[in-house]
Amino acid sequence: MQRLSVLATLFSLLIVSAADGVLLDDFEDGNYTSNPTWSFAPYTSGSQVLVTDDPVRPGNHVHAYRGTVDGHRGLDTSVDMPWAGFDFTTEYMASSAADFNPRFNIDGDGQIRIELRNYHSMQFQITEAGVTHSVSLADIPDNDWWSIHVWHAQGAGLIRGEIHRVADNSLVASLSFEPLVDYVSHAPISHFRMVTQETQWQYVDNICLTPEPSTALLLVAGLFIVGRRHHVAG
Ligand SMILES: [Ca+2]
Ligand SMILES: [Ca+2]
Repeated sequence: MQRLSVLATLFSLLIVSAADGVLLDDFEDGNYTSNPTWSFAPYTSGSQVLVTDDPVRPGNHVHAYRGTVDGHRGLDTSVDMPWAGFDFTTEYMASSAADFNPRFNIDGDGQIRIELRNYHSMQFQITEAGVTHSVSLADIPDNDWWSIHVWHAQGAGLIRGEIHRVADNSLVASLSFEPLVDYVSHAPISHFRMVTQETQWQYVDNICLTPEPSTALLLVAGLFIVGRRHHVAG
């Protein structure tokens, strides 16, 4: 537990403003409105968002949110960073396998929208410039953390997406495609947004949106993995 606390502090120390080109939030400050600054996403209202105890990982704080029958709920924050080489990770958990649909928008012209959908079949979708790429998902368990990773692999000329189960790092789904947009010369990313319209609680933690990961961030990510395994083993 002590190591988890130290790692959480390290992560918090690396939280800098999105204007510096990095967006990080582990919600350990217990406040979803600041550090970084979040506001209700457009077309959303109400108080169905909060920071709460992690339902399955003691000593951890997470962002919890849910929609209503008539509207989306979610948060939005300003970002100013280049598209080329962007790297997005977050951890996501659904309280109900029958009722989930997180949507993560990396905004600006050339928008990337990342969704897990369960309307007609369960799918992992990445929509780029209005064109949707998707892959089928097996059933999502209740209360099981997944790690979602979407990034611009500049060398390969691809947008890649992967989902791993956090508990054992097993690969859940992956897809890749050649981007329609020239991200190298594109105007910067301006916003990050996460919303849902589902009425069951959904959870998000360890949001990280960066230009190509820095050595420091990779180091912290590695420490987190070590710390988590230590924590699970302990
Ligand atoms: Ca956390
Ligand atoms: Ca905060």
